[in-house]
Amino acid sequence: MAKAIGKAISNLPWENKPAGYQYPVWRYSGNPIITRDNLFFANSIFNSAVVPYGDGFRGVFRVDDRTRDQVIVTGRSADAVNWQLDEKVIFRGYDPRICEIDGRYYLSWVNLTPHGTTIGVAVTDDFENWEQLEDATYPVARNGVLFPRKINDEYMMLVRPCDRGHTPYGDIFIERSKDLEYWGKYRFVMGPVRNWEMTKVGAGPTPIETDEGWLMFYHGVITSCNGFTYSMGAAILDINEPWKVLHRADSFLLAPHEIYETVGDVPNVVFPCAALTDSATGRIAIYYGAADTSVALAFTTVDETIDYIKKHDMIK
Ligand code: BMA
Repeated sequence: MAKAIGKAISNLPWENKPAGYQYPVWRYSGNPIITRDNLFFANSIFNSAVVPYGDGFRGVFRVDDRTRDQVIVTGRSADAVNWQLDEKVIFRGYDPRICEIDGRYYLSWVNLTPHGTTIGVAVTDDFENWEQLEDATYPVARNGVLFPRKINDEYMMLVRPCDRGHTPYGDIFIERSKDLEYWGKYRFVMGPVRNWEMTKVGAGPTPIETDEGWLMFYHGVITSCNGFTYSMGAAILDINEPWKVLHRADSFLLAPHEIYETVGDVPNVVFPCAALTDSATGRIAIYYGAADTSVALAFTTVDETIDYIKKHDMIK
């Protein structure tokens, strides 16, 4: 049985898999959990990330405001399902991820610069005061996702170079840093292989450490005559050299099928940005943006996902 390595989260949100459901990832029955009603100035609240904090949870939320500016706010929750969002904008930009490394909380997000998007990085201890560090890339990049610990004494970040528009290509790379200031030593991790992800792939939540390797959920995009469709896939990366893909599911694990995923500002988008994992039970709660409009929640377990990846492995 595959095991998660990390903290126990006894108050992880959870719902059992519906009877008769065949797939390894299932949706929360109360979806979506966050909508524009959570903030009076929001047009939409979607691709967002959460982390355990004290007895409860904190989070960073992508808000497109009613001028359609893209901004990030923080929020708090006792149960990780019902969230109170703060009106204060902490940064401009989008698609935030949040990652605890050695007791501090690191935000990485798509930072807007006059020259295109970079990966912004900021650190906080209290979610009130933020220190912005150097950007982790030059323009143009998106989907910067930190690993939750140093590997061989280096911080590591998954990153997806792109263009200034709605990029029609995209591979996942890793970059490394000794000090979170200078980044380099890029390595290719993976690109699109199967049809459901053929246009581009990008990392999702903070990778989950397991005894089988790093469990990485990611998004993959297919282009149809109706535009892009974003689904979620999963792969297992080598624990010491995470640019090596050990196993990778050939099919998506979650695709836009429910009404809140297929109808919204951008239809047909499932965009995972966070996962909470309880190491005691192996339960995982995945937070994803739905149709660029709201935040939704899905569940799986470490064992069930890894078992599925291995049974549907495209790496032979
Ligand atoms: C990507 C990002 C995401 C968004 C997705 C679908 O390029 O901008 O924030 O969810 O497109 O519109």
